[in-house]
Amino acid sequence: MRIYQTNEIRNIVLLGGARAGKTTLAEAMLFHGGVISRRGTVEDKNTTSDYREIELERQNSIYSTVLYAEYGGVKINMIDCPGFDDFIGEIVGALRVVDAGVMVVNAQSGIEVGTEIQWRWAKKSDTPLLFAINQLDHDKANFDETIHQLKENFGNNVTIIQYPVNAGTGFDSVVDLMQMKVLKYPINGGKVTIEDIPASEMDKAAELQAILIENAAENDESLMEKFFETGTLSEEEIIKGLRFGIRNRGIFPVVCCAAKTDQGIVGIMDFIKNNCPAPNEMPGVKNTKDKELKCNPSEPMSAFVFKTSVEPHVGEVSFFKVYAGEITESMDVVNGANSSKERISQLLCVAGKNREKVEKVVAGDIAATIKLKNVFTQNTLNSIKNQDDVIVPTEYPEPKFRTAVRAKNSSDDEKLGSVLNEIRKTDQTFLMEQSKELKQTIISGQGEQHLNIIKWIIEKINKIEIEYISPKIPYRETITKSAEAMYRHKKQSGGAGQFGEVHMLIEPYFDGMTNQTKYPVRGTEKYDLTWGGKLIFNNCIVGGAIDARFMPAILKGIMEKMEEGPLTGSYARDIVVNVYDGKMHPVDSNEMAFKLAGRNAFREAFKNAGPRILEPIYDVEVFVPSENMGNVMTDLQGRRAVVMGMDSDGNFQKIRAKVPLAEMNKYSTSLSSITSGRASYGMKFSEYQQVPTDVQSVLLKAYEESQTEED
Ligand SMILES: Nc1nc2c(ncn2[C@@H]2O[C@H](COP(=O)(O)OP(=O)(O)OP(=O)(O)O)[C@@H](O)[C@H]2O)c(=O)[nH]1
Ligand SMILES: [Mg+2]
Repeated sequence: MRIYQTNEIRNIVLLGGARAGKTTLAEAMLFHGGVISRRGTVEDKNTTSDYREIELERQNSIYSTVLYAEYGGVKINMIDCPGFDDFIGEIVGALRVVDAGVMVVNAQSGIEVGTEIQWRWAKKSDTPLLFAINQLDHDKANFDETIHQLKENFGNNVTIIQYPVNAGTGFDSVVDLMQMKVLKYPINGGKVTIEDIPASEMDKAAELQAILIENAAENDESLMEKFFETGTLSEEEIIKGLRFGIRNRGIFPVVCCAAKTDQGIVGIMDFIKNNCPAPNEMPGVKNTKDKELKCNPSEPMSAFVFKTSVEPHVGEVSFFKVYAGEITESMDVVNGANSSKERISQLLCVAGKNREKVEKVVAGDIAATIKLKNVFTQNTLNSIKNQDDVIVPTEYPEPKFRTAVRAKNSSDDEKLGSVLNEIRKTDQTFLMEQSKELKQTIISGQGEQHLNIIKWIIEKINKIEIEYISPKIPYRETITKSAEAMYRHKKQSGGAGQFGEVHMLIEPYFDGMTNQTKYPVRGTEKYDLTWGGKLIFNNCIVGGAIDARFMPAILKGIMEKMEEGPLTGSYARDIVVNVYDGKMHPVDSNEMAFKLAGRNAFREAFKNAGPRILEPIYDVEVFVPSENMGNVMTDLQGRRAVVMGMDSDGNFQKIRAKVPLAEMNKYSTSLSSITSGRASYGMKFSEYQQVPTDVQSVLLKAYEESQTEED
C-alpha cells in the first residue's frame, strides 16, 4: 500500500442503533475501496468486520473493528462499532480518534435507542456527524418519517443532501442536491449512471436544495451576506459552507443507501472524501501538559493507543492514531506512561482480520502494531525527543452493572483471575477487583449483556466454567456519640500470667474537628484508613498508668477490631480513640495482654456509642425520554434514591440522584424494561452514608444468622 499524506486521510466511525446496517455498509465500502473483491453478508457469517467467533454466533457486532478503504486517492479509515448500548465503550474509544461519524439510520424503524444515545456521545466529543439513511430497498422504508424524526430530535441543521426517488422494493435512484442530478444505482452494484432530474421531481428538489443552500450559508458570515443579497450561492460556495458546517457541527448532512444491495455506497464515499474533514482540519489533541499537538508530519512523533485486541496466532494488537509526526517501521519509541522503550517491529493497516504491512504512517492516520512489551490502551507512544508526552486519556463511562463471579471448580480460581485481567486490557468499560474485604471477585461492566459476553468468552475461549452470584456490598461501621469503656484482660491460671487494663473514650470523627477531649491529649496519631475514613489515636495517659511501650499494642488491638467491625464485621471508620487510664502488673503485663485489652475495650465502647452501619452511595445520572419520566422516578424512589436535580435535554430529561449501591442491583435491566431500552444511565461512587434504622435492623439480623450458620 502506498503511504497516504495527512490531507489524504479521512477517519470516520460507523455509528447507529443495533442492526441498522453498519457492518453491511462497511463491507460495501471495503469492496469499493479495493480491500475485498467479494462482499460478504452478516447472515453468511463472512463479513470482514464481524469475524470473531462470538460475532459469528450472534450475528451482530460486539467489538469495534478497524477497517480502511482506498478510494479516489484518499484512505478512509473506518471504525465499525456495535450498536447495542452495553458496548458503548467501543464507540467512546473510536469517537476519540476519528474526525467524523456516519450515523447509520434504518429507514424502516427511524430513530432508535442507539441513535439517541450515540448522538449524545458524539456531541460530548464534538464529533461532526452525517446521517446515512440505510435499508431504503426495504418495502417498509419511510424516508420522510425518518427525516421528520431526525429533525425533531437533533434540530433543523439536519440537512438533506440526497433523497430517494423510489424508496421501497425496486429502490434504485436518489436525487443529489449538490449536483442537482439523479444518481441511478443498479440493484446489487454496477455502474452508477447520472441522469437529469425528471420534471415531476423538480419542485421538491428545488425546495430541498434551497434549504441546503440556506443551511450552508449560515455557517459563514460572508456566505450569509452573499445569500441575503442574491438569494443563492454558487456550487463552490455551497461546498465551502457545507464543509465548514460539518466541521463545526453546524450541519448534519443526510445521504442515502441500501448497503445490502450495494446502492448509494460510492455516493457516500464521494461525500466523505470531498466534504468530511481531514485530520489536520480538526482541533489537535492535548497532552497532559496542556499543549495542543499539531497534526503535522514534521513534528516530533506522538501516537495514542486507542484499542488493544487479542488475535489468534498474533497475540496483542495495538491500534493507534498518529497525532503528530510520523512513525516508521523499526522505529524506537517510548511509552510516555511508563517510560518503557519499544521497537516498532511491524506497521500494519488493518481491515478486520486482514492486515497489510506499511513502512510509514503519517500524522492523522490510524494503524496497528504488534509485539509491544509494555503498552496498554490509553498509552502514548513518542519519539525519543518528546518521550515524556502523555496524551490526555479518553474518558470512558464508569462501569455500572456489578456482579460477583467464581469458578465452578475452585481449582480454576487463579486462572480466572488472570483471564479477567487480560479481558480488562482489551475493554476499558470492564473492571475487576479481587475484594479481600468481601471475599469475592467483583466484576462490573455496562449491563447484563456485556457481562454475558464476558461469561461466554471465559467459558468458550478460556474454557473455565464460571457462575455469577450476588455481589456483597462493602458496608462500613461508625459511631454517632461518645462512649467510655474499660477492659481488664487477666489470666493467672498456671504458668506465666497475663494482665492489661485499658480505659478509653471513643468519639465520632468528622473533618475539621479540633482534637480536644475531656482528657488532655499527650500524643496523637492520625491514620488514613486504607478502606476510607480516619482513626485518631490519642494517648491521654497521666502518671504512667500504662507504659508508653504498650501503646502500640493497644493500637494494634483497636485496628484489628476496626478491620472486622463490631456490628457486622465490616470495616469501621471515622473514630477518635482516647486512651486515658489503665493498669499494669509488674510481672504479668505484656504486649499480648494490652492488645487484647485494647481490642475488647474498643468493642465495648463501640457498642455503646450509637453504632451505625454506613453504605456506599452513588451519584446516578439517568437520561430518560420525557414520557417515561414518571415511571422512572417511581422506580428510583423505590430504590431509596434522593433526587438532586433535573434538567431537560431535547426530548430527554436528565435526572441526578444519590442512590445506595445496594439498591442499584440490576438497575440497567429494570430501567431498560420501564423505558423499552430508551433510557441510559451512569453512576459513580460518591460517599458513605448511614443506612436508615429499618435497613440497619435487617442487616444486623442477616449478619447474626450468617454467624450462627458458620458456627
Ligand atoms: N434489506 C436490507 N437489509 C439490510 C441492509 N443493510 C443491512 N441489512 C440487514 O440488516 C441486518 C443487520 O445488519 P448489520 O450490518 O449487521 O447491522 P449493524 O448495524 O452492523 O448491527 P450491529 O453491529 O449488531 O449493531 C442484517 O441482516 C443485514 O443483512 C439494507 O440496506 N437493506
Ligand atoms: Mg455491526
